[in-house]
Amino acid sequence: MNQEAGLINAMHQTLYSLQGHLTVPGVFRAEQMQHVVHDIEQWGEQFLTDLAPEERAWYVDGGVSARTVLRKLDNPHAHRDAVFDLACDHRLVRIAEAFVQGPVDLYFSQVFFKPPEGGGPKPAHQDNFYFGPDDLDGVVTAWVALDDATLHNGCLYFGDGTNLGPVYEHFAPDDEPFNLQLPEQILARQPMQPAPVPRGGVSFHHGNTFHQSGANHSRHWRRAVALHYVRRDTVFAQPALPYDHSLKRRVS
Ligand SMILES: O=C(O)CCC(=O)C(=O)O
Repeated sequence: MNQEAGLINAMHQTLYSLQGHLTVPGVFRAEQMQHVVHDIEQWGEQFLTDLAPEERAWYVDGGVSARTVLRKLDNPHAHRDAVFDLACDHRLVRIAEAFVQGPVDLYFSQVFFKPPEGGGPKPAHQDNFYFGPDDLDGVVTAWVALDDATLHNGCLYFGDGTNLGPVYEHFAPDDEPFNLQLPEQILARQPMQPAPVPRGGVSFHHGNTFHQSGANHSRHWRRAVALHYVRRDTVFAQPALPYDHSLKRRVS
């Protein structure tokens, strides 16, 4: 194992290998998270103003009817230094390298806003179905909690051990072709475990691991940045959605 991974040890590596996910609390300070929140709020306001009507279904949260709020933003690392700096944090990079066993690039990133009082759920899915890598062990996501993620505001849930199984065919509702998700008959036999993360903590998951998040019925935001790292030699043979390869960045 990569001895420089610092925040994790051999037991953590084994847990990640067996469960397909690992939560590491206390990686970033509250002020660092607040700095990122402030930055993406500014970007989000501008983004919403410029948003074309045909893109609203992808970016606007349908669960909040009282006002127009973003559900997500794509590739913040390519637009905002505050997020790129997070992605380059040597502790995250060392852990990602240890999990995929090689140097990594940042392939894709997302901000998930999950606003209070209605922020919508994200159905269960596998990142590897979206990305379609040739080596299924070459993708690891670091999900950075910008706020406390709790049972009440829509924390992630994981299917323990699903990293060791196959990638299943996903489907999407007719009116949301981007919202790819696992079929009910597969999910019926897979318990999903909640993984609350305190603000500044990071939850890592393997590209095969089933994961989902609930709706936010609380009065508190549940914002997060997902950093999708890939081993440098990964080839994306079968992506399910279009990804812009020019935005891939070297971080190792
Ligand atoms: O934050 C969420 O609600 C979804 C996160 C997710 O799907 C991911 O990080 O891959």
